[in-house]
Amino acid sequence: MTSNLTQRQLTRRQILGMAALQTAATLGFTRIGLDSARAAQPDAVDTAPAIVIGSGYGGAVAALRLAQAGIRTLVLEMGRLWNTPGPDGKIFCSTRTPDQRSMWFRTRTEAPLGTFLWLDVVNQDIGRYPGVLDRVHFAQMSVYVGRGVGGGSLVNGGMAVTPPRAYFAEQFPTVDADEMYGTYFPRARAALGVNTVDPAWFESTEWYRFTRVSRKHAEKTGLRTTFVPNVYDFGHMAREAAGTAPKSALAGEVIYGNNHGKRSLDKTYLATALGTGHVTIHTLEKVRAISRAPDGSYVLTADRVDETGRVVETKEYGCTYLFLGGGSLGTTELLLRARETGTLPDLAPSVGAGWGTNGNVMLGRANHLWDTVGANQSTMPVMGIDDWANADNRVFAEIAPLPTGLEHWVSLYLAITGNPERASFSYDTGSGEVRLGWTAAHSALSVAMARKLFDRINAANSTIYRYDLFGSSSKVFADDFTYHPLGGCVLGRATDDYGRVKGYPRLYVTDGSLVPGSIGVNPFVTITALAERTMARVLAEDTAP
Ligand code: FAE
Repeated sequence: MTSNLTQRQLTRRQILGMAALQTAATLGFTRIGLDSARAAQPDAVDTAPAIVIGSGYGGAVAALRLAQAGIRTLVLEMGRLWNTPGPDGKIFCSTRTPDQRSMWFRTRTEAPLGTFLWLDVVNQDIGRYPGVLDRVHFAQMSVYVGRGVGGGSLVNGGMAVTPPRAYFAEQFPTVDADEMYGTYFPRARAALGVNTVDPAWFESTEWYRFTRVSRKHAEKTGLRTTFVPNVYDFGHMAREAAGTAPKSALAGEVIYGNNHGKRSLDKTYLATALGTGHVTIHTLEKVRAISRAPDGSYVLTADRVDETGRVVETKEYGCTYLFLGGGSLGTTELLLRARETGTLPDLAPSVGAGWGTNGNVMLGRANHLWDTVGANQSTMPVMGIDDWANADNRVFAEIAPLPTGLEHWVSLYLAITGNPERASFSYDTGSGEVRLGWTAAHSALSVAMARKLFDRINAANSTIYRYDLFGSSSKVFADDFTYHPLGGCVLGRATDDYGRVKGYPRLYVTDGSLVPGSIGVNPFVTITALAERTMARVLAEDTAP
């Protein structure tokens, strides 16, 4: 467990928390706490002063700061704890040979790249299981999310980017940017374990040849590139390359989890939170309803599922303080359902509104034969093409890996575009499900912006797009999925300026649903920093005796 991080980086509380996670995993508990024996009792905690729904970035920050304030906190997470090796000795399966651990209750993987040379060689049949990556399908948009203790941190590319200050201020006009950039962004980066690649190693290693080729083409176009920090331990990565540490980023691992090197939340915020002794995490428990008791406390209904997905228990929980960290989809769904079914009828009309994809579009370019990108590619992106300052066509394009283990001459990108389109969720009373109003027309602007930038790059380098990566229809721009769902309970609209849900005291949102659809860079540092800001304010003002 600790091989992923150097010992000096671990605090005593993190070591205690990791021990709790390890004990729970070894004994097969779905309830995790420092006192595992107590946490393992069936009904050890059904009321708690504070409950946190979800264990991604927003949930993890809430849990840690509540626990450090001495408030006993229960975290309810619908995914499983990813800490037990499978029959192959690994916790996570690889992207090249996915098995049941890869995806959330699917019989076939649904990777972002559907095809290669138009061939259906990427996706594979798997067994149904609470795997780590989910792709949630709406009518005209699908959303990738992480499932498990650590949420999106388990499956993401680790890019830890602080947004340009001017754009942050544009998106959050009521938030004090001095305070964010002086206090909360640095606090978030430190707790997340953000680090940067050694530039000398980057320039010399075969593992980032694909990035250097894309940089060369961007520079030839007159575009600026920038190094991007990451939470993957670059010291570990250098040892992987040297053959002295087990390979993870250099073994194609990322969207189905990293077995080594990644400082996911279970190794940072959540480990420290568990180490306080004030936090218990229940896994495989999905909250489906929120209501309010006559005394103003909150009542939650949660279904516990087994590894086949069967509901084995339905539980009620009570709490005084309720923190929603289910992510943009999870939190918005819970609040929308509560408003529309009348269990929290006074929620603002703006709950469900202001949702966007962070302008995500994925695309590939075909390089000349002499511009080899290398069979060996690290899965952790470290550079972006930064044309955000171009006010007419804002794009920040992450230079993404395509680690097939073979030379393929593809330059792949995840473009974050300044698409101002927003959509709303609605609640279908018949099915009890939420619908998303995002359409292909909303995505069209993202595609136009990405096309404008990459047409320039292709023109300057005499290259063309790849037509074979996103299905048999020769689609060039993958505009029908997002990695960055944002909004639905936007800060200052559905909540006050600190994430307090309007109309309901002691109910808070701490996750990506607060961000109004776009933040211009990869979002988890912003989500973490905003959650830090909310928790500082709430603990100072709302929880005093
Ligand atoms: P999130 O991390 O999604 O956590 C929500 C948690 O709540 C999950 O564990 C859910 O299982 C759980 N949950 C939801 N509903 C319920 C319920 N009803 N009951 C119990 N539990 C529930 O939310 N961002 C970056 O900044 N850099 C990257 O490099 C990057 N790469 C990405 C790559 C991929 C493949 C994906 C999918 C995402 C990537 N992201 C990246 C996005 C990032 O992971 C995402 O913005 C954050 O994880 C969102 O954090 P939240 O706290 O909002």
